[in-house]
Formats: sequence, structure tokens, C-alpha cells
Amino acid sequence: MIYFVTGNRGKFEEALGILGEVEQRNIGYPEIQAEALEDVAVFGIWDVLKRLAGPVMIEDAGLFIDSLRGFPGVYSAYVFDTIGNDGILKLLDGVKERRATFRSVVAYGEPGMEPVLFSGELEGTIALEPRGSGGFGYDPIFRVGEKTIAEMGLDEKNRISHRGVSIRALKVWLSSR
Ligand code: ITT
Repeated sequence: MIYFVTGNRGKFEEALGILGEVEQRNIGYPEIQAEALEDVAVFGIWDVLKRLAGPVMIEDAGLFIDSLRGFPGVYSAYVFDTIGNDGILKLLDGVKERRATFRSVVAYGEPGMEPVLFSGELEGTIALEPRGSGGFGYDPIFRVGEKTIAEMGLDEKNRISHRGVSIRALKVWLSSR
């Protein structure tokens, strides 16, 4: 059994769909202000390992919009809580270049072991308006092909998503030890 430390139920359910043997622990960890998701994840997992006897995992994700030079990136949680999807759509009002990438970094740790990282990406575009009611966060405005992620089911999202890629990489690593 792996403890997934996250306050985000949507993330947990996606991980559960892939790993099976995982339990949510909403005990928080310091999310440092850093330039890379990897740095946030490494700092966070060491903190979690001090408080929970592993196996433990955390995951840091972000939305990187090309025409905004990667914004909101590592600030994605703060930006979502302040201006939200409507704010992002306003920033891109009249902007034709709408390419964006979701990135996910999973950190996995056990006591007495150096933590390991796994990452995943999903490329798409920012929609002109929100669509769909599935998923969470930026899913209603992130388009892949004809659909937003919020218009996909959990399994469909997991097959293509940044988090699906990073968590499957963890799964492969775990089963190959
Ligand atoms: P924890 O840190 O407790 O795990 P969080 O929701 O704060 O949960 P992040 O810092 O990793 O997680 O997320 C950054 C922001 O990006 C946050 O607002 C999320 O809602 C959003 N986000 C992350 N993954 C996403 C996804 O798969 N689809 C849409 N939005 C996502």
C-alpha cells in the first residue's frame, strides 16, 4: 500500500485507477516556490518521509501555456484559486496561438531510500470556452483533439494524461524491482 499525500481528490482517484493499492493522506507538505516542478516534488517528499513511514508519493502538476511563456507553470495552483479558468481565458482573449502543456512530476519515497521521480506531459490547446464537467482544475479549458479533458471519462483521461504517464512509469518501476 502506498500513501499518496495530496489534498486533491481528483488526482487521487486518477492514481487509484492506475495503481490500485493506494490510499489518500491529506496531511499537506510545504510547496516551495521554485522554478521547476521537480524541485517542489523533491523538497515535498523529504518532508513527507519525516512524518509518514513510507511507501509514500506526492505529485506536483502544472499548466504551461506557450504564448504566456509557460505561465502559470509552477504557480498553477495559486492562479487557479485566484483567477481560475475564466481568468486564463481572458488572458488569451484574441490570442490565436493557444498551445499548452500539462506536466506532472511524481515523487516516490520509502524510509532509507533516495526518492525517485517520474514525469509525464500532455500537449493540447486552450479552448475558447470551458466545456465538460469531468475531471478538475483546468480540465474544462484544456483541449486534446475535439474534446476538453473535462469531456472525457477518468479512464480516457488516464490513458493520455500527464499524470497517467508519470504514474504508469512509477508502476512499471515498482514492478521491476
Ligand atoms: P496537492 O498539491 O495537494 O496534490 P493541488 O491541487 O494543489 O493538490 P498541484 O499543486 O499539483 O495540486 O496543482 C496545480 C494546479 O493545477 C491545481 O490548481 C490543479 O487543480 C491544477 N491541475 C493539476 N493537475 C491537473 C489536471 O490533471 N487537470 C486539470 N488541472 C490540473
